[in-house]
Amino acid sequence: MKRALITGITGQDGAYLARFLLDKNYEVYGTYRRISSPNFWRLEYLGIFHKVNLIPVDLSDMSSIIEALKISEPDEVYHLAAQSFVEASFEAPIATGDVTGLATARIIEAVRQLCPDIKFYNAATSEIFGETCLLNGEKPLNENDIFRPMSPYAAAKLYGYWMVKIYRKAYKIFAVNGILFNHESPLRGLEFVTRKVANEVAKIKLGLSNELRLGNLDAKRDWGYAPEYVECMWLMLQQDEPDDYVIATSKAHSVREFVKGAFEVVGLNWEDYVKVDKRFMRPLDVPCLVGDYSKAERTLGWKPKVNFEELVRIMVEEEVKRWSRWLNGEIFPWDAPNYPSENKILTRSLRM
Ligand code: NDP
Ligand code: GDR
Repeated sequence: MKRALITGITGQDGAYLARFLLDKNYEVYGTYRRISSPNFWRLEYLGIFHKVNLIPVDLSDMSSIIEALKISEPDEVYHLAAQSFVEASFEAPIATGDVTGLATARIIEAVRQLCPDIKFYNAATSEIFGETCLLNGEKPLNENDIFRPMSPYAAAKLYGYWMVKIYRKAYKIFAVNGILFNHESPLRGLEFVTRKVANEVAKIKLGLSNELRLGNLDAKRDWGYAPEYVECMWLMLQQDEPDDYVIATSKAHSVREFVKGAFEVVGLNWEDYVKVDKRFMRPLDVPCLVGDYSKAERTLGWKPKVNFEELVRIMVEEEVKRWSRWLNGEIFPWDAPNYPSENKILTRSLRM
């Protein structure tokens, strides 16, 4: 039985990856951090909470990282934990540098010292390309394109990306970067635009809300379906040689298109409900990101299956089901009813 350690098992990707690896008969260890309210709803939602082993780790704390490697004795490490919200990285640039950038160095250095023969996956991101897509005339980006990060989050991730490459070359560690483009699901955090839209559309449909406030509607992203993307993480570690891969759908859609499609799923016109609100505009925003996954297709044999329209439908229909169950008084693991109203948050953009 293989053993895997997943940092950030409580997040969207961590939960789906844990399920995927359990189905492959792995013994799964996952890290979570101490916060005032435990955040295990995704693991419970997928019905795997009792099947995984949990280890407390804070990414700022090297000793807890070392402890996790010693306890789990992994064959494979999937480093997913991070401050992953781009907008929040403008509010907390230094903490993001620590948790999203430096922590990758902490982990791979601990791997070098304790277990250099294991396989290591690092969650890099399409955000490291930043402005390049626009400058390239929106041509899908591949592994050889130039990085021009546009946020503290992206700069931190780029540092982690390079550390992984450096450790691979210098110490011959089997370490890979997955350069994943946006991937979404009903387990997405509520602050990310796709889930925010799907959630609010469902509430509007059921008479629980009457408006949806958003920022930049023109931004374009390459949105895929998260459960399909975690398979690539595993595939990258099953190759003979470590390498970096872009994972994407190769199709870009604007936020406006997502919003329009989401309202159409419930038979409403988006323009009757959507308001643009300065607080959700970022000090800098990547205008467009679209990826070329041909290397992953060639080498890993992977390609996306769920298309944009299907993704929008999956997300909206799931939120309608959830809010309907909630209206019926049903209790089940789910984050939305406890989520604070974003309209109360005083973001940096409001003061610019
Ligand atoms: P989430 O935000 O859903 O999950 C992030 C995880 O990191 C959570 O488990 C979170 O814990 C944990 N975490 C955050 N801060 C700390 C800390 N200080 N110490 C310990 N753990 C911490 O992200 P996703 O699952 O969507 O993404 C997984 C990874 O992939 C991230 O690194 C992200 O940046 C990257 N990525 C994601 C993409 C996407 O489209 N989803 C695309 C490209 C890259 P808690 O639950 O307590 O908050
Ligand atoms: P992103 O995802 O920044 O691409 O990072 P997000 O869903 O937050 O934003 C996508 C685009 O939508 C625009 N937008 C809004 N975004 C949010 N969150 N809320 C709004 O109200 C809103 N209105 C418009 C944004 O400006 C942006 O252009 C995600 C994260 O998962 C990262 O961790 C990951 O690395 C990248 O995807 C790839």
